[in-house]
Amino acid sequence: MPVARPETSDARVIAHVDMDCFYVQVEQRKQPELRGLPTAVVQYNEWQGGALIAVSYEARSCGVKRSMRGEEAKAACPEIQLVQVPVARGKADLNTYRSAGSEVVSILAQSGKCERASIDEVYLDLTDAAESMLADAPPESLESIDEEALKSHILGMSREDGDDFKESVRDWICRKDADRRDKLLGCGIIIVAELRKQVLKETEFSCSAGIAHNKMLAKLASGMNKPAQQTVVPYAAVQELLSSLPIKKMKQLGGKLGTSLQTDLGIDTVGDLLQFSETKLQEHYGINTGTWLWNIARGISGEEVQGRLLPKSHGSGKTFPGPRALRSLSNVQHWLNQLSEELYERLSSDLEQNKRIASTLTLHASAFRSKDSDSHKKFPSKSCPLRYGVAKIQEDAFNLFQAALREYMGPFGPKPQGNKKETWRITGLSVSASKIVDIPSGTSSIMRYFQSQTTIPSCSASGFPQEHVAVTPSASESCSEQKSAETLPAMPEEDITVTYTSPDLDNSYRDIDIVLEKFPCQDASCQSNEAKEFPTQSGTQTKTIGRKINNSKEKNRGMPSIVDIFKNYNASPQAKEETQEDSTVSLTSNRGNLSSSTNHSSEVNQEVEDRRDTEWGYKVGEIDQSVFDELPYEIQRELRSFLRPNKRPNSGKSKSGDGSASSSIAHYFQPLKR
Ligand code: DCP
Repeated sequence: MPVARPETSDARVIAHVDMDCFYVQVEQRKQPELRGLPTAVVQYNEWQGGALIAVSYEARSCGVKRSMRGEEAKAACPEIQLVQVPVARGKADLNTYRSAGSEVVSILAQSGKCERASIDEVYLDLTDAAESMLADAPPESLESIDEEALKSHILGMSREDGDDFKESVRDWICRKDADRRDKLLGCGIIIVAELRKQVLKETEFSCSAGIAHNKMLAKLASGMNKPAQQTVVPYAAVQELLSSLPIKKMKQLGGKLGTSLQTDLGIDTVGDLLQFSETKLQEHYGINTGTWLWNIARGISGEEVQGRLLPKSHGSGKTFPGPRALRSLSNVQHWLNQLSEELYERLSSDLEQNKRIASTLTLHASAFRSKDSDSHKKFPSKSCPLRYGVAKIQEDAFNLFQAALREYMGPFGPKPQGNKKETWRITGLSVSASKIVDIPSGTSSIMRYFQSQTTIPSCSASGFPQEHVAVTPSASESCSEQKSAETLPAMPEEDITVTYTSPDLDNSYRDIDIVLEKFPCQDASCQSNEAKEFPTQSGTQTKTIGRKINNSKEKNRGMPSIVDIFKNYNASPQAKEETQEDSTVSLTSNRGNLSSSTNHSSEVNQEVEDRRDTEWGYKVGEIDQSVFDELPYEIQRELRSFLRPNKRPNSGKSKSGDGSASSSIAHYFQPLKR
């Protein structure tokens, strides 16, 4: 069945700019004596010299790779300079790199619509700039063309042996008989070369770029000739590029879908997809994924460059591989406190500098259990309304963790294994803040916002005078007051006599900067400090819970000034208008305001259904894939598997939403029930 086809957009000029060995360049700018030397940035951890996270091109030419640890790199390249990543709160501090990325963005953003895709990557829509140039000063009218532009790689450009490379490029850029699309790309070449020179001059960082008619092709091209070069994909070269592009090299095809294409359809390259009709691809992979595959085989992508210079979310995370896995609640709390502090620091500066606020706090963790047969069970992610103030975030994050842990360990807590108790290990933790919006202009709206901040989310589990602490099958959906590890039900802090096998003991790890984005909170209950009717585990009994505001008890260390102004503002609650997002998948939350991103057992589902009164729309199509690159690998693996479409043989049924992600994510998230 055909679905709406994206515009081919082949008259657009899109650039993907990617910084070269970015962290290394940042460190080399700090220590110029390192320039030109084989250099790598390593994680702060000292084990075997630390994991390499960025490698200079000089070091790469000696065989050093990012997968190595410091000691291995030294063996491959004895003269390598290893620079340790800055550390704060016992974890990597990426602030320097983030600010360096912002310097670049602020230069590039002057040229057109600019989308910051990751810490060191930017998309630019240069169509308007290229059209103006073509109209006012086309390349053939220029006295000279910049050397940097003449060094461009133009895919498919025919050249006779012995031709001067730069002359050939000049001829291509200045061809009078070229069609409009190529002429626009010719202008794009000149504009991007100029921008890259400006970035180098102002920041001392070199970058590479891809220039094409859409984001997908521009991204593919930017990595083709690195460092400090640019590559162009004219319309006529698209098929050749895709016919030689191994299927797994395509970003979204690196996982299960790519494997299925290889094994089930016998596909090796993206171009091989051309032999299948759209209907055939839809039969195999569902309507949307099938159409998406049909399109990418032809180099078609309708994805627009989003005008976005600021991150859509903030996050802080850390992995604890191998023996460093966390095994006690007090340790988890310690790290959540550190992560929350870092998160709050970033939220505060976003508020101060950009007047933006986030409203959803999400906790994600990766874990394994001592019981091997269940070790594949995913640790559920949990969200709740975000309350400003470091102590509040710490408290909420820990409560989310405990709720998730109860769900992870099952309704009755750790099960006995012989004479030992089943235990858990945490190998990755992250907290993130999403649904970031500008504070609406006008004092009253700001006041309305902070007024809601003075209320406690009805189920933040923080400080409720709740008489009944339930460890329920749906404990994750409820909230309970458990202020310290000691009050928790039998969760063993440590059981060193049990031998653990972790499915994911990847020794290389990085601290992260994340995030899951756009979880629209449509939860009116989070706006109110009224007492709530809240069901207990049986679903039959209700408890009245609620709490009056007591600002004096709530620590707001590092509160930004604007928050200070309003922190004591304590007006009556106002219901927040609910707007229903057009979502493909929904996360549901009950009054507890804890939203779970895992499937529950059917009994639990039923109970949750019964209590459901709000919905959290989750628009799959709005997840920015690139942010996942910054997650720890274990978390990336988990999340990517949710975001990748599963093979759905005979799925003739229409699936709503963004095709590439909707099918598998629908399995993962609680389906929307109205
Ligand atoms: N990074 C990290 N851990 C990883 C990958 C990357 O911390 N596993 C950090 C360090 C990199 C930066 O992100 O410098 C950007 O990553 P890229 O993948 O873009 O790689 P580089 O910029 O280092 O090199 P290249 O020139 O190949 O793009």
